[in-house]
Amino acid sequence: MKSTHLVTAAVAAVALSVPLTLVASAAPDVADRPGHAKKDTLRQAAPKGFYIGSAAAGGGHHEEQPYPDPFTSDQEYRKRLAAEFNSVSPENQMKWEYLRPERGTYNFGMADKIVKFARQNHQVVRGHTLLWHSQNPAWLEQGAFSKEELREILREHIFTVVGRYRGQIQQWDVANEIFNEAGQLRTENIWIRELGPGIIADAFRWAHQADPKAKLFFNDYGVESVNAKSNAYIALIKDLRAQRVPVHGFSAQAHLSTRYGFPGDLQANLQRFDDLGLETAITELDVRMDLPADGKPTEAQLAQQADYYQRTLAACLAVDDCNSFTIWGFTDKYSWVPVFFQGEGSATVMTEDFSRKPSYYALRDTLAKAGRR
Ligand code: 9MR
Repeated sequence: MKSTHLVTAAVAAVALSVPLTLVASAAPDVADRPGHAKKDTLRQAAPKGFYIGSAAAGGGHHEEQPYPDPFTSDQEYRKRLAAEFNSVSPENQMKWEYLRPERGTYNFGMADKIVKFARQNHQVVRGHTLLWHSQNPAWLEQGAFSKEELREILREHIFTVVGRYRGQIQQWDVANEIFNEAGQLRTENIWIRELGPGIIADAFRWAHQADPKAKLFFNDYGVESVNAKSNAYIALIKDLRAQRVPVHGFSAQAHLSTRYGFPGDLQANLQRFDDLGLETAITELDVRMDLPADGKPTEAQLAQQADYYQRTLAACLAVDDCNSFTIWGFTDKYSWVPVFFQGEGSATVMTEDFSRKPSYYALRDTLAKAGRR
């Protein structure tokens, strides 16, 4: 169908002496035309019961960029976020730094807006995150609190935040990035350092009491493969489940780079968490690359990136209870990558002007080919 269409466009271009590239790029996508409309977007292509998500851009690095808040201000962005995805994750807007500017203040404005947007667009929400070492406010990190006070601060935060969105959050990243690469609990995590590892079980118990329906996850990067870090999660989760702590899921963020080989044991690694009776998820996929001097990725680079996206999705689809797959932003316009990695970029599935890249089509085709779940 597509080639017929392009031939028609080519004939028209010659007839009108219009440059072919212009006509071809202005042509609607093959699936935009009648008969294909159903599978045009990622969420339409996704098998029933499978959640395809994106981060909702705002807060964090965006605040230092020369554009207004993407989620509330960019209409084209909002339209795409609603059309393409049936799951959203607040990129920064539910983090401590954002929600708790002062000890006695909760700033729920933006998180409320995201949850409302999701409801209006029939999307689920992944809550991110409750217990982390990073993006905590100074009043917390530098405060002189007793152990009892700190524990109460966390307990109160979890009950307030999880309770506020009770019934509206599908999965919560309760604990984020608690292990280092060697598989040791991070001492830079204020909660674990000050209160000991037992606080992890408490956080899960409190979150479960505050919203018994939300699925509670451990989330981390660098855990795509079987390695010291993912092994540490296996051991910890076994231990917690033996104590009947309500842990329901394990997720790999999947911030990948074409500098490194694809983590070929991703499926096997997710499967061993599935075998423990857990749900699994991919929560923050992006695939960054070293950009050529002109800033434009080559076709070969885009093809390699599409392959990484495709294989990550295929790995998740092959694991029974991997039902949630989120990309960390869908347009290069708002990606965190160029801000954090000098010379790298083009990490998402759409260009800055929302053109779909090969990686977008790799996801859509893989979703469309997946059977019912
Ligand atoms: O995308 C987020 C960016 O806007 C923030 O500035 C950054 C601060 O650390 O956090 C980014 O999101 C991170 C996520 O919350 C946890 N996993 C790693 C993500 C990329 O750094």
